[in-house]
Amino acid sequence: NYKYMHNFQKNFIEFAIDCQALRFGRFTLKSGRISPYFFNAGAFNTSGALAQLGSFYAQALQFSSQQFDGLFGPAYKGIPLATAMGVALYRDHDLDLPVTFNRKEAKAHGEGGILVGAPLKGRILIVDDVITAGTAIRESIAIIRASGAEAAGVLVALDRQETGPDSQQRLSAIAAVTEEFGIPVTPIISLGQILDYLDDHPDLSEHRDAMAEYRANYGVA
Ligand code: OMP
Repeated sequence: NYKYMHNFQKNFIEFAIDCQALRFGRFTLKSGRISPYFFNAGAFNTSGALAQLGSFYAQALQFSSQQFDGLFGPAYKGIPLATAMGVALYRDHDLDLPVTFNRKEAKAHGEGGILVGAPLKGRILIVDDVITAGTAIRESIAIIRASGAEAAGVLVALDRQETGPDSQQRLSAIAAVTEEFGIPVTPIISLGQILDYLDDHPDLSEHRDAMAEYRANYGVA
């Protein structure tokens, strides 16, 4: 039934609903838009949920043919994501990659600076939660470039497949980032797949219309 969905993506939607990381209702976004759904990565808040979450991120990377030299988790929410993913890459895929994250406030004493962990070198994968308009991603790209490394890709849990607030062009944030920086963005799941999932789950059908309406208003072409 899932034309455009891998099994692990369907499993991820179910896992996110179980953890209440994916919720349906009425939510105000960073952009001010009122959304019938919200994805809160902070709800993966047990050791077991984080272990599973890391495995989903690691699996998603296996479907992108790209090679990376390190993981970068932007503060704050990207930090446990990149860490959990790094653990899963080692445990499940025999891959040992440098992991780096940033502080929001630069530290003047001790080791100093805004970066923690491995020095940023080579092709870096940004690991984050959600991409809506791509603002958070732009900040990460700037940090990586300022260190002399290459922002080579982005991996997120959810692509909301929305147009930017001012964009007349019906271009997704992901398409805009890909075009502007020339780097691929890989989501574990997208809005379209959540809609496909709702189609097949009558118990969730009450949310289907609001979701479809939201996509009609703000979704990419
Ligand atoms: P952009 O920076 O506009 O791409 O928005 C991404 C950020 O929006 C995330 O890092 C969250 O802070 C927040 N967000 C979610 O976490 N989940 C959602 O479902 C929607 C948003 C949002 O506000 O757009």
